[in-house]
Amino acid sequence: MSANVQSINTAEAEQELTDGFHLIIDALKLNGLNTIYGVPGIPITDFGRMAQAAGMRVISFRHEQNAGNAAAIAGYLTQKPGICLTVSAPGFLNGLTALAHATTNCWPMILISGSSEREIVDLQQGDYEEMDQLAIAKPLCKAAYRVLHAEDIGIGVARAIRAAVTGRPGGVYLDLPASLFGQVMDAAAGEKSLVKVVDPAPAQFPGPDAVTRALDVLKGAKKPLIILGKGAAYAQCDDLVRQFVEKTGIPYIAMSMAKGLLPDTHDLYAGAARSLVLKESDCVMLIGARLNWLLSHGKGKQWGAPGSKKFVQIDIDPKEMDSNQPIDAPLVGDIESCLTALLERMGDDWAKPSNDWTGAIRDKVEANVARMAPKLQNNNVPMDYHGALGRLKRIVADHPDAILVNEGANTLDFARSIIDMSKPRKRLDVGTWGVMGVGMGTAIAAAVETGNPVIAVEGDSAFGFSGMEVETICRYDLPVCVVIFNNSGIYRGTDVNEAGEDPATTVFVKEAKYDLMMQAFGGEGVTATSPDDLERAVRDAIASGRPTMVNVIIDPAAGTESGRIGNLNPQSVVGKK
Ligand code: OXT
Ligand code: ADP
Ligand code: MG
Repeated sequence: MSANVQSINTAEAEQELTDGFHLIIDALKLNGLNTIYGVPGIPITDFGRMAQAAGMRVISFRHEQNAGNAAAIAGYLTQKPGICLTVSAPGFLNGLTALAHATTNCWPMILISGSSEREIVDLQQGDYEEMDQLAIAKPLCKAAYRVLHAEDIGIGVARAIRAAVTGRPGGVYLDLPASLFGQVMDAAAGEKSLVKVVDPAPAQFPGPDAVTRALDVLKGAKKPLIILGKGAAYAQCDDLVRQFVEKTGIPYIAMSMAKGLLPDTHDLYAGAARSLVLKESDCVMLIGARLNWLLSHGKGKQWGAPGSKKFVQIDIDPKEMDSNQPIDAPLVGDIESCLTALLERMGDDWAKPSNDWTGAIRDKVEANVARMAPKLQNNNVPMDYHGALGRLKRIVADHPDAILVNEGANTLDFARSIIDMSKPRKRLDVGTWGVMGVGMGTAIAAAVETGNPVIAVEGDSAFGFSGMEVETICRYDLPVCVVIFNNSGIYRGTDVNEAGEDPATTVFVKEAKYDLMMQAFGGEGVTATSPDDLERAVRDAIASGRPTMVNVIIDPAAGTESGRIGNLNPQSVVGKK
């Protein structure tokens, strides 16, 4: 061996090296991203192992869509992008639905997928799990990036973080080809290449004119209404929201995931007079809520006479303004900055709405609450939604920090109006798309991110979309109690197919024993046939903190088609067969 070669070898031995695997882990950790939700496999199996060895929490799921839904809701809860890690092509596609869901809901998330070799993919030569993932992801998320060189990992991760959380939050795709993970570089240079993102979601202040205009419109209103949306819950300026509502004295309703921003028992909460306030108000102020389908686009019978209202809207995205209705006073900025500016400029002589308006609302609320109360006490067997949810309402009231996950149709709609929430970000549900299958991913992330008890109230159909994750819940021993509203079907369990032997499309196996699924993996499983059984089982589950499934047998005839949104079903002009 020549002297020359030896000296090179010695120098190499002395040079500390790093690689793509470690740089990605270091880049995430440097930015406080310490939890990954994913499914292992080629080319990211070792990455997951190394991340775990480096002290990250890596929650391994049974299907990427559920891992993605977990990452999406982690983003909503923490204001940091939730990370979902998948393999190439099929794993990537499984995660993509959740990335689109996060983007639609304005939640920050990064889907990181391993991908196949660029040279082969681009020539379409049939690589293992070949797919041009970057091109496919682009239209379904806020931004999409690919990193080809180890020295660009720091910048790639930084761009992904900033794109996810800045302005209107959303999903970002980060494409990492297999060859990147093993690329080697000098460790010191690698460390220098990493980027700690400074001020990832900068405050956005509204202009002074916009603030004056908004206050003028509110002052001119006789029957004002505030609508709080999940953007206001995401913003985590809960005290300001409360101060603003109370100082203005304006009645408010909360969109489903904004419930609990102020307690649902608050004097100004008009949730139980929803139809009245939407119709009768003369000015609506939207705070982190969009005038989309969930608010019938701000028009129609529900909204009273056309042109009878003025709109004030706070949103971080200027393009949201005038998207459905002309906005008289747009306040473009983050909710914290906007509310701070409004409160500062309101002065101490603010005139609250008249008692005619607030009193009429209170009367309606009290009448509706009183009308519902006896139904919630019922002890019917088989159970109906009210009897079962009446018990869960009491349990949630006794456990204000518990997180309620909710999906289904009737199970969703009844639970939303029956169960009062008293703290912010404690109600997590199907979001803007009304998507089934978010349940178990959401429940897992809620438990992992907060450590609080989780009660997942699930329609039996809704649960089926992500049901295999009960194994994940047991494996990580999470304090999740899954309460299945088992009416043996989608909407109802009573449909009959008159035309053949196959079951009707909306019915399931009758009274399936879902509780055995949790038992199969070492958790608790209980069947509840009465409200008393249900209450006992859920209280036991919360006290024990053990993974539990309560299989609640609901009267198959108790629900209605599509719950509260049956009107959205198209009708055949020749009638149903
Ligand atoms: O004022 P009025 O008189 O109008 O009364 C209102 C309130 O004032 C009053 N209220 C109260 N009264 C007394 N006390 C209190 N505390 C109180 N609070 C309120 O109650 C009424 C109603 O109030 P609410 O709820 O606030 O108002 P409203 O009018 O309902 O609000 C309108 C909306 C639009 C905001 C609201 O309805 C809403 O948020 N809706 C969301 C609906 C939604 O997203 N649904 C999910 C999708 S449905 C369907 O698509 C399903 N699929 C298809 C499918 C999906 N989605 N995804 C995928 C991936 N594949 C397929 C499927 C498969 S649902 C489904 C499964 C269903 O079966 P399950 O077995 O899971 O569930 P079950 O139905 O239980 O069997
Ligand atoms: P909901 O379904 O509860 O009505 P949406 O998801 O439709 O709520 O609307 C949330 C809105 O909040 C989005 O338009 C989003 O741009 C906005 N938003 C999110 N975060 C902030 C924030 N920090 N400041 C201002 N607006 C925000
Ligand atoms: Mg059902």
